[in-house]
Amino acid sequence: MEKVYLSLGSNIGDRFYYLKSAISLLKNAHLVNLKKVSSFYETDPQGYTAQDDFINCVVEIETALSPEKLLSLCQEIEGKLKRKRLFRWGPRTIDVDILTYGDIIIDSGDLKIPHERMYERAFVLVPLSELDNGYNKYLDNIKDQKVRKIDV
Ligand code: GSY
Repeated sequence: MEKVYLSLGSNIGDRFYYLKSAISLLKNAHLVNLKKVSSFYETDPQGYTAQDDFINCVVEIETALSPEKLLSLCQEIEGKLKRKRLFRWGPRTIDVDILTYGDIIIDSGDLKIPHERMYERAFVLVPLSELDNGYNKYLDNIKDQKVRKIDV
C-alpha cells in the first residue's frame, strides 16, 4: 500500500456536492483506503483568474493501485460526476489530481508525479500541510494567495 495525496477542486454548480461525491466515490473504490480529508477552502482562481472561486481540499489515501490505475480511477470519478471543463485552466465541476504517490517520481505524457505545480499553489499547500506538517516549510512561497477556510 502506498500513501497518496490527491487534490480536489470545483468551481461550477454545487461545489460542495461535487467535492463530497468525489470523496465518497474514493471511499468506496476498490483497493483504496480513505485515511484523511482536509478542511474545505474557498480559494481565488489561479492561472486563468477571470473565473469563479474554487472550493478545494486534499485527501490522503492508501492504495494498492499503480499510479496509472489510480489516474484512471481519478478520471473515472470525474466522469461519473459528469465533469465539465469549459477549457484548459478554465472552470470545471470537479478535478481530482494526484499530488504525490509515496516517494515515486514519474514524468510521462499525462502523468507527472509529484504534481508539477503543487509547490506554487496555496489551494494545494494549505490543505496539504494540514494533513502533513512536513509541507509547512513551503507555505512562505504562497503567502500572497488567498484561501479561506470554510467552517462546516
Ligand atoms: O488544477 C486544478 C484546477 N484549478 C484550480 C483549483 O482547483 N483551485 C484554484 N484556486 N485555482 C485553480 N486553477 C485551476 S486550473
